[in-house]
Amino acid sequence: LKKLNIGIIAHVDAGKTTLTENILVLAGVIAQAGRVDKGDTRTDSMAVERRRGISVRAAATSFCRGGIKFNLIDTPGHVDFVAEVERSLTILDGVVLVISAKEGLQAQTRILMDTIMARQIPTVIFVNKIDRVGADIAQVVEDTNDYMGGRLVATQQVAEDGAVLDLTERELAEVAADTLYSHDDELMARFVDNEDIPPADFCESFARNAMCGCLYPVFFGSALYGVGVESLLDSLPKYLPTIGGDGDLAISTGGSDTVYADNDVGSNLRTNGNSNLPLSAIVFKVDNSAKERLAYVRLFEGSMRIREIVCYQGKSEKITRLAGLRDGKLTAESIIESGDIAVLYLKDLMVGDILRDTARDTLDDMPGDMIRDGISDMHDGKMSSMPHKSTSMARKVSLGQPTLNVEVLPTNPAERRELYEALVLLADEDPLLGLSSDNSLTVRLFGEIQMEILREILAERYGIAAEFSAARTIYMETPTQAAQARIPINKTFFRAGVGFSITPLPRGSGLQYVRAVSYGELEKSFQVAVEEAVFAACQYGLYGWEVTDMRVEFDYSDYDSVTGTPSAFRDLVPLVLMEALKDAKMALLEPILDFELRVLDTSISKAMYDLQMMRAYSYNTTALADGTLAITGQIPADTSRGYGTKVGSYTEGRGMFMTRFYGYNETDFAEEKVNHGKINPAANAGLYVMQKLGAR
Ligand SMILES: Nc1nc2c(ncn2[C@@H]2O[C@H](COP(=O)(O)OP(=O)(O)OP(=O)(O)O)[C@@H](O)[C@H]2O)c(=O)[nH]1
Ligand SMILES: [Mg+2]
Repeated sequence: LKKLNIGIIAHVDAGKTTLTENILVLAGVIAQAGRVDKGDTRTDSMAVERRRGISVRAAATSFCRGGIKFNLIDTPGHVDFVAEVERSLTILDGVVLVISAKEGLQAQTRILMDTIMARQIPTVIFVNKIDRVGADIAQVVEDTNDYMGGRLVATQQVAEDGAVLDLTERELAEVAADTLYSHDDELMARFVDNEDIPPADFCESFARNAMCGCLYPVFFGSALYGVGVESLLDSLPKYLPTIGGDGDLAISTGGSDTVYADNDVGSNLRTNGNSNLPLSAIVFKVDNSAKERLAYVRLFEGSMRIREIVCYQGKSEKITRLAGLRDGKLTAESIIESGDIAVLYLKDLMVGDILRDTARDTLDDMPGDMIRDGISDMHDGKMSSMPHKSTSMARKVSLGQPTLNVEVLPTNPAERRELYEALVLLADEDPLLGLSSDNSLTVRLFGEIQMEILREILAERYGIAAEFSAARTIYMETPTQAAQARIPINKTFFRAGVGFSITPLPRGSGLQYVRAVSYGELEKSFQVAVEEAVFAACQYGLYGWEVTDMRVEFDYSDYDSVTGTPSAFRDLVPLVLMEALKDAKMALLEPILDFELRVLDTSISKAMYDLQMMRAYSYNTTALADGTLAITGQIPADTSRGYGTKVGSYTEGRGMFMTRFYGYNETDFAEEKVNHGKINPAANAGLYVMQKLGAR
């Protein structure tokens, strides 16, 4: 069976879940479409989703149609849950981008379109809600086409009465011709040669270009009323890359020793879906909502069988239970083939883990590299929780990162333990929560809605009432000059000696670790301990924030072969590192957003004043065709929080303020920006040593 792994993505409320529901009806998985508003859809299965009519988690379902097995992921549209979309996009072969004909291009649509284009993700566009009064279909298509560089081709026509009509091959060839000429050199050459090109050749070229994420076919419909859904569904295999089966379109990527494609041209045809190759798979979702913990795994190459061994995180385990997605259900399976999605019950599997069938090459680099990649990726904002070293062909996707830090408190102080345990399970599903439990329980969030939902999940899934402290901006810290620190073995109570040189790196570089001590000088298990301790220590620096944009060179070690232990090194590392940071003149970094502010020209002076007060920078203004002014630039997340609501009120709903994560930039030091509860304990050397030695 061929496989097609697709996702449905869109701005919030565009109709993704409704579309999914109607697709499942057509595929015969369910008899009747549920309604988001009634809370009885398949993919909005959590209580909070049903009650609020908003998707929170990416939900996977599946069905077979026309000899193809579809795995379909319905993603949430709200910006606060963008991490779910990010994790899904990592492993999908193609997506359906839903755009509401009524609302047109919305903030999140633009972010998704940027990602689709940057990563060349094969995409089909579904213009939904054409039944809505006031929907300007032509305008939506034009806006989208402009935004996506003129790469759209409508494959249908919407009649006066709202009926959706597929274009014939000849009509499609005509409509697509100009677009195709600019993307298909061969077709262009034939055109120049005055050749009479048959319509089928245009259609074939169109499909080929869609399949590699170069052109975007457009469909129309009304998911709610089931209009246009069948046409869309039947066309998906034509325009999105299927995996495996005969007449394989997918191309082998050759040796497969890197998990993430570098997103070069052609990387979309990422796997030949060969089940006979060694296993290469990645965990993209963990679900703790049911009694048992489920780990969803996308297989890129190789197959997975029950009772076989899989290797991950440098260890080997036997698959004792295996499940797959079949006709909308989770079913027990004895084998999952390449290109498909498996569900495993191994309890240590984490989001981002890479699975192999032998321990080849992984042992050598784990776990240090795994940790390093995971962390440095968080820093450079390129990826969240997915390590990108090693095997197979997932795709790096970055849609933002949380900028808010909140403390979670149990309403009943006696429930702190239960709250902690519940949060551990939730952070297991969503590693970006970055749960920290040192003194207080804190999590990282994208926004207020996520906070509300978290509160509701804690209540309904775990029966715990929780409160949140006021959200605080997540700062980071970084050295402004190079520094060095060394503590030899005879100058410390720890049975170890280490030294580091640190160097500032450009913004967005993240944390880099260089090992300048050979394995001859210090053996591997000790080196791993040092490296892990460096990354752990850099989670909280002198101001209590993560240390980033820095290179740490491990350049000195001293070791007592009789009494030395890895844990002695682990204990000493933070002490030496903090000493180096103190000499490196640490600066604070704050999260910066790209923004677009739209106002009428009557409000422009108010807008400009506000932007100045919020410390916006490098912004410029353009007049739009509809008479509004668009101001774009960068702005601190801290000062602009909640500004969207204010714009709404001073423009009487006609203005808007859209933002997306940009990166971290230096900010002035201020005492209230310090994260007092999380300052690295090793920053106070005397106390730290006493505590460590006392604990022995
Ligand atoms: N009139 C009309 N309403 C629709 C259509 N499709 C969806 N809706 C309605 O739009 C609302 C949002 O639909 P959903 O399917 O939940 O949208 P979604 O994209 O899944 O939303 P999130 O997952 O929360 O981002 C619901 O009230 C639907 O009934 C449509 O084609 N026409
Ligand atoms: Mg939804």
